[in-house]
Amino acid sequence: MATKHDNSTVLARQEQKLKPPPMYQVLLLNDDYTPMEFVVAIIQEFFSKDRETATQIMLKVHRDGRGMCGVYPKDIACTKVELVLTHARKAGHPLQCVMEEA
Ligand code: NFA
Repeated sequence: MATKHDNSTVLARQEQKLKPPPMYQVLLLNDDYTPMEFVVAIIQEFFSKDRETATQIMLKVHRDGRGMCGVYPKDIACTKVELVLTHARKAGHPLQCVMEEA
């Protein structure tokens, strides 16, 4: 037989248990060899940014050494990193892409 609980007690217990999933930033790192235009195209294609936004992110990476392309749940962030690295290596560029808990 089901145990009776006050509705507010059940809700309070659910709110304690149901934490949002941890989110991960996906970052690009600067290097001296990958062409700027290739980085812009990567950001547009894999992170769904328009050309202007992608150019701003690329220039931030170029200037500061790293820059954020998006924030995603762990499995999606991991897939983005893999896709970017595969695409860059196929094109012969050393571009690095990493993820960090947000
Ligand atoms: N620093 C690279 C260059 O001058 C461009 C670049 C930007 C590379 C962002 C990697 C990431 N060609």
